[in-house]
Amino acid sequence: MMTSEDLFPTRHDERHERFSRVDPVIHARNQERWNGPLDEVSLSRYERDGFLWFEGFFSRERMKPFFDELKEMARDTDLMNSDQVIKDPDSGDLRSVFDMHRISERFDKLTRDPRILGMVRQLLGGDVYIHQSRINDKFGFQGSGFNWHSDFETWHSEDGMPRMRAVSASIMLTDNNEFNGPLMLIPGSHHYFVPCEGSTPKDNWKDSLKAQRLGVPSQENLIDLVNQGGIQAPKGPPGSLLLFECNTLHASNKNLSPWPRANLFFVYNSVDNTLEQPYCGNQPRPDFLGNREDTEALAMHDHLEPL
Ligand code: 6CS
Ligand code: FE
Repeated sequence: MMTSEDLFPTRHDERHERFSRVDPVIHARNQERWNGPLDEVSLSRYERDGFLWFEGFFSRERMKPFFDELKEMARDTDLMNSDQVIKDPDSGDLRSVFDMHRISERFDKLTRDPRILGMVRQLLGGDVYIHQSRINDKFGFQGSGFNWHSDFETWHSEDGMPRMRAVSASIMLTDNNEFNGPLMLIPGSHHYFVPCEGSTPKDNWKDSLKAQRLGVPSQENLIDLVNQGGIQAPKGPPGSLLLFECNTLHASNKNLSPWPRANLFFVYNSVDNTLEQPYCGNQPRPDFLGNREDTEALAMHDHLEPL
């Protein structure tokens, strides 16, 4: 498999300065830009900030079966002992379950809900497939956080994703409030690629999914970008939806509240941006982290369940 020229050098020992984005934020061209559910105000906001927040997108009731299914999975010992389940480094409890769309029909159908897929196709300018799906589950009083990072920096370096033409849809399965470790984003950070220092060890994912040590921008870069754009932590009830661009810097704190924080993530990648050889030079990560097998264009499913 070929690897295109590496436009985003990262994970080297020598230091590289951040530089301005070279890919469009919205990939639909000309009139195609307005061919979808997002109006120009939303498109302009996404372009400016690198994310869109839809509080209460789905109803609380609509999310309950998804949260119940997650609790059901936590009782499946075979699944809990598989590589696609990451345990919390401190408590040993469930932290992430990857490939949700392949183990649950309910989750798979959600990836093709036209009210989400229509927006994603508009942002990415055409056909898309699922690069990665996961549930991040932060139990009360523990749930470790995730350090600052750009998902694209990891997916380019460790999965061989060539360009910035992917978007994450995150659906809240529980309340996300100021106390239970909500996702924090740096508006506007997606306009820069921030190279990160340090070479990537073999099988890095076995540690990075527990605690992100590599692929963390320098404090100097973080100070600059936060001074420019601030930090926002969208909060809302179960069913709220966050769309964030693959290169928007984000992080989340430990959950010291008694309340759980569980969010579902689907990462949509353009069919014109399929994975090549990892740019860090390692072997490709497992398919449940960076899908290479099933890159068929997703079709919108036609019978709509109530929001
Ligand atoms: O390595 C990855 O693919 C994952 N790591 C983080 C911290 N966010 C994106 C993704 O789930
Ligand atoms: Fe991330």
